Amino acid sequence: MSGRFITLEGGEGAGKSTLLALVRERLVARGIEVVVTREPGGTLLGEAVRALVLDPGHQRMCSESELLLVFASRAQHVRERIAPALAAGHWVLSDRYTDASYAYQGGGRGQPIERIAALEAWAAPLRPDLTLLLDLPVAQGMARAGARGAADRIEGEDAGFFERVRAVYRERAAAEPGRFRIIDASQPLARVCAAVAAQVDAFVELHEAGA
Ligand code: T5A
Repeated sequence: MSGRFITLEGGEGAGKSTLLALVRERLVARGIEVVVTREPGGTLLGEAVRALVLDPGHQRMCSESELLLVFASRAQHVRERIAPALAAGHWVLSDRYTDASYAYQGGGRGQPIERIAALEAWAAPLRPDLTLLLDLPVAQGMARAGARGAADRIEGEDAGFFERVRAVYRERAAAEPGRFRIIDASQPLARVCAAVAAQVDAFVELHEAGA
């Protein structure tokens, strides 16, 4: 049986890390082998790139460098980790993927969409089968993320940046309703968990039915 590729996306503090564990448990309970990973990161090289991208010391990093770095991490991730796992029949669950580059480097930083699409086509053409977008008002997400302590280089951006990130995520979800499921992440955690569990169950059932 072929593997499936699921991604979790959303702004800061949306609850991706919290929900990732739930999705994994849900799949494992159905006897599915799951590889859990993240971006930037997921490989030795990718984690080194992540440290560079998020380091608040790199205040002079230009948006072109940032875009190329996240795609360098992703090119390695796809070839070293994601594609081999899918080929082996495992499911891959990633905390962020290419939609994050459209949202952060496109929406947040203003990099042209065509440039991101060209990088995607060349460096990371693999598309997720399902993307769960955890959507919530920016102020709420920033408050949750802020409660955790010191901000990384991107978390230190202002509310306007994160409003643009959110807008691009929502536009992408509206443009691809077959792949995206929007989850209202402003709800209490138990309700968010129930909504995510229902979407994952429905997706697995479709997969089992051979769709
Ligand atoms: N990036 C990434 C790019 O710019 N371009 C790219 O191409 C890629 C791939 C990565 C950073 O890199 C950027 C985006 C990011 O800035 P990250 O670790 O993936 O970093 O992203 P963060 O958004 O920083 O991750 P966070 O850890 O902040 O957010 P999560 O994982 O969404 O949130 P989580 O689960 O840690 O929850 C935050 C807090 O809120 C609570 C949790 O308990 C936790 O304390 N919480 C809730 N509280 C109440 N109600 C709920 N429903 C809650 N859900 C969670």
